[in-house]
Amino acid sequence: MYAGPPRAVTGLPTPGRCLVMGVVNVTPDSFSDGGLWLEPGPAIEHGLRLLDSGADLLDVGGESTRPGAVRPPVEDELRRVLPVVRALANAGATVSVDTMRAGVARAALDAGARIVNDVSGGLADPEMLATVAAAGAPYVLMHWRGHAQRMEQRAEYDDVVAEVVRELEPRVDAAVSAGIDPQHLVLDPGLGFAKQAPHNWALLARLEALHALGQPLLVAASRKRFLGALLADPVTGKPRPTTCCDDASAAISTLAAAAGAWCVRVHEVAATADAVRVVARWAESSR
Ligand code: PMM
Repeated sequence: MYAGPPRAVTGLPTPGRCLVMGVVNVTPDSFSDGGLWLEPGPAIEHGLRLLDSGADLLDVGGESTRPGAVRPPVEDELRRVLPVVRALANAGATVSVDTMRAGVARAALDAGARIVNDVSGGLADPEMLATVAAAGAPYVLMHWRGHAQRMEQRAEYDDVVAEVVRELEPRVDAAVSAGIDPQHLVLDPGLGFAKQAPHNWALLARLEALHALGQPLLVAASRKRFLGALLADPVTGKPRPTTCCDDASAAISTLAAAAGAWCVRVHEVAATADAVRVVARWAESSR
């Protein structure tokens, strides 16, 4: 199944294997870790711990996108992310800012972030694509159908893989027309964003259909609810808490890396950092 080493993204590390992005959520309400690292000090320490565990990139976010989440004021988002981005970049990390706001992206890039990760794929803020283009920064463009408050009602598909591909195509065109270098553009199927569990599994099983769009892929399954549902207690049927799904997240990292993903985004880095190395070494021996 190995799809060959992932395509490089200009300006980012190229270790010849799938990259590992560690999640630093500086939010009170993220799904699995909201409130744990809301102050800069603990958030920075957490980021450094993820680096130590083998993260290639750190994704710093100040807005929760869990279903039903209410958007924070822009000032709160800036106050949460900027000191953390600055400190982690100064410590030598390659930092991504997870934001849907052009102003936050711009300020985070000025503070040392090198990548913009926009779960709205440029749809939430009309200034985003031009801002990223002007900065010459790599951009993660995710499949998105609307803000957290309404996304559950939008999880309707006849053929989720075909529809996600069809809806990503015009976003790629918009990004390139706005001036984003295709060598800087990463796509993401948006697992859990207006998607139910069967939609997530269908997308994971058909990553080659997304690769056909010609851009590197980021896969972010870590601690999402569909893993808790898969690993539900066999007796009570109670979903497993998503913080206890890190082994399953690492299993998905392995499979995604073997399917040629450019990067996997995870909350606990160590097992995934080992997994992507195993995949690369295995592939080397199969060639
Ligand atoms: N999911 C979350 C946050 N940011 N970014 C990308 N590119 N893709 C995702 O699927 C994604 C994301 C959900 O929140 P979390 O930080 O609790 O995982």
